[in-house]
Amino acid sequence: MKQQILKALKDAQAPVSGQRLADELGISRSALWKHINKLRKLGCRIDGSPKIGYRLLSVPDIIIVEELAALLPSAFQGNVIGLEAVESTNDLAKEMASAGKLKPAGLIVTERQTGGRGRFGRPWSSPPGGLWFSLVVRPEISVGAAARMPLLASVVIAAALKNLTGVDARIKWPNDILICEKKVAGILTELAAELGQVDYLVVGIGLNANFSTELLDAPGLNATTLLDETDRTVDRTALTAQIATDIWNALPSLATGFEMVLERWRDFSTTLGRTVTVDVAGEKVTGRAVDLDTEGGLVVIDANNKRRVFRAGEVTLQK
Ligand code: BT5
Repeated sequence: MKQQILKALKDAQAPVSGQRLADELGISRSALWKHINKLRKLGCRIDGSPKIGYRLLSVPDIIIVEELAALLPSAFQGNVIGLEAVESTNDLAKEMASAGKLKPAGLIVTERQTGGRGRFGRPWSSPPGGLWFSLVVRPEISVGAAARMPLLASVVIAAALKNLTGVDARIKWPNDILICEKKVAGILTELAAELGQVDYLVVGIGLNANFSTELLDAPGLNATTLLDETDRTVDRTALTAQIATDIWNALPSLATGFEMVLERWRDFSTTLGRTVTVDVAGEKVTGRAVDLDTEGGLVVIDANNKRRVFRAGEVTLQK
């Protein structure tokens, strides 16, 4: 309801009387007053006088679900969930998708995570001001083809960052988004499958947006934020909508035409052509990253001039 009130006040060109607002939203005036006070506590500046009514003076940087939903494809409608805090949007998305919810697609976004996760169970720091969200999608593909999703998502994010903020975002294999060699975003894709076919995919995206790097509770991280790189805040609603919409529209390329995605990945790559060390389950291989194979595996020519293809692993870029 808070978000509906905020939207009504945002849409209104002039102050709105409390009675009219309450009637429009189908709530009592005292309920309206309580919600208005909650919005004020969240940082919204709302002018209110009995004679003139309510007027919105400014809103803090919070994502308003209705605004976000209005920018998304119809498949998401009714399934866009906005939270103030949650342990992990991926966990909640999996829980809901397993219970048969969020069909055909869904999006869960939160202002902060208390137990955000990276790959291999690593912690993901998620203070307020970032983009922390999970998409639930159900492409009709095999489990093998699902491994293409992180590459697709990384291309979409790098392109959206370039379009909306102008930053030169680059991808480190397989799916870290870097600006000036520092990580600004990461992707955690998880899935449920039956008989080798995907039931649903959860695409968790973490993007350091409107906060300063000092707020990350992981000292010594090689990380950055959009705010630190551009000295400007980004419209988080527009950026979330762009990424979600572009992933949705590109879903068919997971089944056919993945080569186009790989082509764009190569354009955004900061990995190819460089000396890298790939760490796979403790084994470290140093060599020159030369290309992606047809499935997005990293092709490395090692010190013995041997061609190695990696499907998973952690890459360190040499200077
Ligand atoms: C990732 O893992 O990069 C995937 C991150 C996905 C986070 C999203 S947020 C919404 C959704 N809900 C979740 O619970 N997760 C997803 P990985 O490649 O394993 O990187 C993790 C490593 O990055 C950590 O070990 C830290 O070193 C570093 N790290 C942690 N927080 C960071 C941050 N905010 N920015 C940059 N690096 C970070």
